[in-house]
Amino acid sequence: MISATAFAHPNIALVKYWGKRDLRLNLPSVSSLSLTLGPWRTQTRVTWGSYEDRVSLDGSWIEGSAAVKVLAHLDRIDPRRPPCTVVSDNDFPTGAGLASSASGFAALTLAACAAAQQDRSIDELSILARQGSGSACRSLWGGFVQWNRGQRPDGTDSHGAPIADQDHWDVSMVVAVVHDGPKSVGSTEGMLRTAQTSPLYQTWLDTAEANVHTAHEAVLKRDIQALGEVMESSTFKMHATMHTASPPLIYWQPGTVAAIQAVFELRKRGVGAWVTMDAGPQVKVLCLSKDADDVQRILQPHAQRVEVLRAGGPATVRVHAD
Ligand code: 2P0
Repeated sequence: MISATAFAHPNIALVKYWGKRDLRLNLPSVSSLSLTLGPWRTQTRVTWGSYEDRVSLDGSWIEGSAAVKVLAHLDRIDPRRPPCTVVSDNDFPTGAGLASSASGFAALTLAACAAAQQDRSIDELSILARQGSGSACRSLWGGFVQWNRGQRPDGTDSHGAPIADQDHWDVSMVVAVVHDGPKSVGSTEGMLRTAQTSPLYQTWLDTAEANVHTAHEAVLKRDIQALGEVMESSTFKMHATMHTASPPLIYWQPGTVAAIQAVFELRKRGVGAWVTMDAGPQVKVLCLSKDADDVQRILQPHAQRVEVLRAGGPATVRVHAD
């Protein structure tokens, strides 16, 4: 019996993934570009060979759809696997606006493949993680990561790739938790509805690759204004496709709009800060780390709490013989 423990950070898309070209293989319709975020992380231990399948999440043994998704991922890694024990803990609050599925499936993939003594390249690990949850394929690397949509029907060219590591540039992501509560519509369902019903969806597809290219260049040049502008363009286009879906998908709450306006006001006063929102109400603000205190201060009146995150490092794993 072998166990392995992996650690992975969540990531935030600066240029968003929204839409699937293949549901079964979880292939995206667009490329995306993310920043891996520390210090928050998921720790996942997989024991390969226990007397029955068991899954623990944040201190409790779980059953139901979340456990089924974890165990199906182990089946994907090895269809002839033995029963396994998975113990996964996040050191960050769920509902804080950063998907724990990204760090969760990155850590699960890494720990399970190590415990199964599979010798896989990091690209293969990313491809596996993608099938658990799309954004997870970006959390294997630290710093800035690009996920190319790929062209091949089998998805072997659709995985993360590092652009610049976490020491490349001292940027912060300031997260304003403006509203607590469960997500109204999950990402997968939201993506399908948007693709099927939004009249703006084709524009989203037509402009995404150019946005990724612009963001990639901005990261390499450390051009915060260019990166901030393309990040806002991507997020507002994604939300425009959501808002024009039928029925409309409105993830925003009043606090979301108030926080956006506060950041725009700060920018008018000369501070470089730009907003992004995912499939939820929380507002995340990109800035140089020297400006993070100013950003945190102007968000405070609109948020239940404000967290300042920095670039995180790559996912790691160690194997232990039980
Ligand atoms: C992203 N999001 O690029 C986008 C932006 C939310 C909005 O990836 O269906 O959990 O498991 O592949 O990765 C959140 O969705 O979706 C997400 P699935 P995932 O980060």
